[in-house]
Amino acid sequence: MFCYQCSQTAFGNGCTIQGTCGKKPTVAKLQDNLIFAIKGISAYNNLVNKMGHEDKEINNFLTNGLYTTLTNVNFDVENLISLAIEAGKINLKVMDLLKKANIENFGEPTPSEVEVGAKKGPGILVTGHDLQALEELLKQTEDKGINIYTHSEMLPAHGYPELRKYKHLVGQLGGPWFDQKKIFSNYNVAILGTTNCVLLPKDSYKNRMFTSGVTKLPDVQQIENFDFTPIINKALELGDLEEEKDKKTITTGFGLSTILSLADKIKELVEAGKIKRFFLVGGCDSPIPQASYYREFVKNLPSDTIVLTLACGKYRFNDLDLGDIEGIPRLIDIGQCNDSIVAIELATALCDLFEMELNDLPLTIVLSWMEQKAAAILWSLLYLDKKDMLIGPILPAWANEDITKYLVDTFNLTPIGDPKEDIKRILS
Ligand code: FSO
Ligand code: SF4
Repeated sequence: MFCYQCSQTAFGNGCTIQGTCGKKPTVAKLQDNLIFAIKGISAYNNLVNKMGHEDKEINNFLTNGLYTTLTNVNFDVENLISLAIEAGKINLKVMDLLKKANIENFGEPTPSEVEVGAKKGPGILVTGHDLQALEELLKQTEDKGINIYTHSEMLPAHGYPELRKYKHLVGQLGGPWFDQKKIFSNYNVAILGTTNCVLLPKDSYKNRMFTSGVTKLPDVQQIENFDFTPIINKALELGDLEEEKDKKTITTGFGLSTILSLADKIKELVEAGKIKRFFLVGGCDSPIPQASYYREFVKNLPSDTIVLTLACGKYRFNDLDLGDIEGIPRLIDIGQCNDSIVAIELATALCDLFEMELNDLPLTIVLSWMEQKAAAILWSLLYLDKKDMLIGPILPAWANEDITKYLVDTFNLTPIGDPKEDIKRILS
């Protein structure tokens, strides 16, 4: 544990063995975990609020949850677990609100093939999750001859009809959040960071980078009130990109209605033994070597399995051509990390379709986590009592021995191992 939030802190530096106040390491870790989940929920709630929606239950949970972590308020090991589970429930609610607000504003996503690479002309590259910022930028750049590209978690924007209708939303540059220093340096375009995973910019591009909303970077111009004039001027001043040859495409934008329209066919294929199992492989991508597991895992899955994916973890394998099973694509990109709610709705629909409980479905969830939104999503799945999930690329440091034991004993949450061995075990 490490806590230095009050003046009783050990030796004036920090309580590390146990709190002077009596706080035990497991309580401290659970408090940290609760704060992480609250941060994740707040990231989504911020987008929901910006789109004009507010929910009292979510707001109350955020306030009460934070208050719980104040000095000398809550020393109960059990209650903090319940609060983490409740955080999972609240996170489901906020993701659902965000999904509804997105659909209300931009229509329900439908599959879209997205070209990866530069087109001739000046460009603006948009990264992050804020679809509203992207829409405003698209409006303000209409008929200006500027190409708008997505990066990382903005890729699913191409699936939304009300965003895709802008013909100058031309494609995608790069992949997951951590390739940004390379991609932003390579392409001489203006760049907009709308939410998290922005990295401290390199000198080579910081004068053409801009941020909006809560996202801020030192020496980088902030866009106020969605007035994108500075970034538009910068894009025009930078001039044209050259057309890249042999561009590949990736497909995104499988909304719930699209997948459910295939329900009868999916049922027929499952009953005929032509689809043996569904895998949800998603979450955050991360640059550490262990993250190569996810590509190997997907690559080695047998051809009678379907892979659902979401968030930036998809970049580990979304260039693979997995083909289809009698017209049902084997790789289905549902969207951003907040679209985990769509995956959950889909799982519920499969439960109805096959008249099964969630844990009896032929569905395995393989999570990759990097930061606090993913922690909140993990607790959402635990709130739903989803068992036998795999988690990686490393175990969360906020789970000490006690917490890990609880997660393993209660949910059989398992760390990722060897991809081929894991597949063999799951399918046996
Ligand atoms: Fe991942 Fe982080 Fe959604 Fe990113 S959680 S890394 S661009 O923020 O967000 O999946
Ligand atoms: Fe130490 Fe408790 Fe104060 Fe934290 S709240 S610094 S554990 S005495």
